[in-house]
This record gives sequence, C-alpha cells and structure tokens, in this order.
Amino acid sequence: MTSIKLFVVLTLWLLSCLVAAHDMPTFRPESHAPSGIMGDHMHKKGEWMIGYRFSSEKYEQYYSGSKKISLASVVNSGYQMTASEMTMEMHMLDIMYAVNDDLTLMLMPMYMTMDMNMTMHMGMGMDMDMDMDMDMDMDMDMGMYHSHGTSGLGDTIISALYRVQNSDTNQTHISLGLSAPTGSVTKKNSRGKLTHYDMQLGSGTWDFLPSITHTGYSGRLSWGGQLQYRTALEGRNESGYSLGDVFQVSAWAAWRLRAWMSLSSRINYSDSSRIDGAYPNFMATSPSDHTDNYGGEFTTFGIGANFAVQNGSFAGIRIGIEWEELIDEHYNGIQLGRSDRLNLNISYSLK
Ligand SMILES: [Cu+2]
Repeated sequence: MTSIKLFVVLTLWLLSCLVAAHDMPTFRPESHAPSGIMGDHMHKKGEWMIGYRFSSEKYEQYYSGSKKISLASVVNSGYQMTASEMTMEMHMLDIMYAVNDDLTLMLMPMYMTMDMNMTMHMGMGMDMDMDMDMDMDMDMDMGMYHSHGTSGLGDTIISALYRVQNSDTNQTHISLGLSAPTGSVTKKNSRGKLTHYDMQLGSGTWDFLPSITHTGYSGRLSWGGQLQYRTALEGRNESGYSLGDVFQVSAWAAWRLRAWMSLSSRINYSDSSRIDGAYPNFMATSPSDHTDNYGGEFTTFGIGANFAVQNGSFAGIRIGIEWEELIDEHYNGIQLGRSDRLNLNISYSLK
C-alpha cells in the first residue's frame, strides 16, 4: 500500500523535527481513540458532541480460508459469477450527550454505499436455465462484465456509556448499545432478485452491542483497549436470515507529538460467524450469495493521527484519520477479501 508507506515517511519526518516538549494541553488530541474506534470516550455533564464519521473499505482478492485463490478456482467451485472488486462506504453521524459525568448517551444513524464489479463466466459448469435467465435480464455487451450497487440509510445505533472506574490518568466504561434495523434487507438487483447479503444496507434485526473500554495516559503516551460484541436479538429478518455474531478486540497506543497532534497504532482482532438462515428459494450464483461464505477471523494493523485544533476560529474541532490493513485472515468458505480500510472522523463538543 503506497498510502501506508507515505504515511510512515511522513511520520518519521515529523518525529525528526520534534521540538522541545510543550506543557500538557487541556484539550488533548489523543484523548479520543484512533478513528476506527467508536464509543471510546465519555463527556462531562451537560456536554454535547456532534461528529461525522466516514469509512471506506475495498475488497479485491478471493480467498478460500487463508489462501488467495484465482477467479478460475472460484468458477471451478461451482460459481458462474465472480466479483473483481467491491467498495463499501459508510457515512455516520455521531451524536453524544452526557447526562452526568458517569453516563453519556450516543446516537449514530448511518448511510451506506456499496458497489461491485462482477464477471459472468460462460461455459463449463454453467447451467442452461441459468444461462438463459441471465442473458435475458442482464445488460452484457460482451456477455461478461457488469457492475451494480446499493445505497441508502443503514442501521441506527443507540447506546449508553456508563463509567465504572475513574482516576486521574485512567478510566473504564461499559457501553450497552442497540442497533435498530433501519437499513433495508430487501434490496434487489436488476433481475429483480435479492442482491448479495453483503450489499444489503442493514442487518434487518434488532442487534445488541455491548462493549467495555479502558483508556489511560502518562505524559505524552496514551493507550486503550476495547472488547466488543454484536449479536442479533431476533432469529430471522424479513428476508429470512440473520447476520452472525461478531466479537472484536482492539488495543492501541498513541503518542502526542505536538499539543495539537498525536500519532497512533492499533491492532484489532475480530471473529465473526456465518450468516444464519438464507433467502427463501434462492439460487446462489456467486460466492457472496452463499451464507456459508461469510465471517472469519481477522487481524488488522492500523496507523493513524488525531488532531485537536487548539486556537483560532476552529478551536475545539477534532479530526481523526486512520488506515487499517489486514495482517492475518481466515475467511469462512470462499470470499472476496478486504484489502484495506480508511477511517475518518471530525467532531466538535459544546456545552
Ligand atoms: Cu464524543
């Protein structure tokens, strides 16, 4: 990833021109976690925060388990259609309000955009009925490529963050969240059939999202950890399935380089299950149409920077940016693997 290399070079350059230590700013950039972490901090009584989050993920290489596989071997496994690329973007509002110093409420509505480029493979292993069905309905000039996408409102997360431990330099809070199924799970493709599960905009079920977060700091160094779980509270959504449970753990460290800037690194491990159930009477033509081809175990490494504008007319604004790359992956079944992820956020707090 050239962007990662560029970032490392920039980081080293900034380190090399590091000047004498400043006094500790009261508005510390690293008092928020790296950009990809949500629900990491609390607010003081009566404080509001309004923020915007963006994340972008790209998927471009097929895997079977932990191994990269070619399109030909995906076709040989019985799929007539493969994806060459998928992008997924998420825009999220991040609204927080502190009822008191120990309880902060959070509301996060989101908007999703998913795009996929697909290739249809004619010839061997191709079912004749299928062939005719697709020829009729798809716009295939050379008979091969097409792209499709979905976009719209995603699910809405509401959570309560409750502080359970607090001292001068470290604190722990738990978060109990609910995800409301405001995102559609009935999106269809141009043939009028339900689109791939991963292109639906929401989970379709009420989900429970508990987490526990610990953060601490000493001088210019800060650190944190978060354990998170997501599980569906309903057996099936209106399209006949529910997403598998997700367990995630993140650990990070950040260094305050300047009063207004900190750099971070983070490691994240996640374990997610296959999809339960399936679309009724549905014929899978590509790997992402099969509920067994979802979930897995992944480890990512992220590098990021947080900015906290100290003075001027933008004082009080926080900006976070983070790149995440997979360093270890094990996919359930056959899946188009994720290559990287970009997290961005901007926020402002007011009393
Ligand atoms: Cu906040």
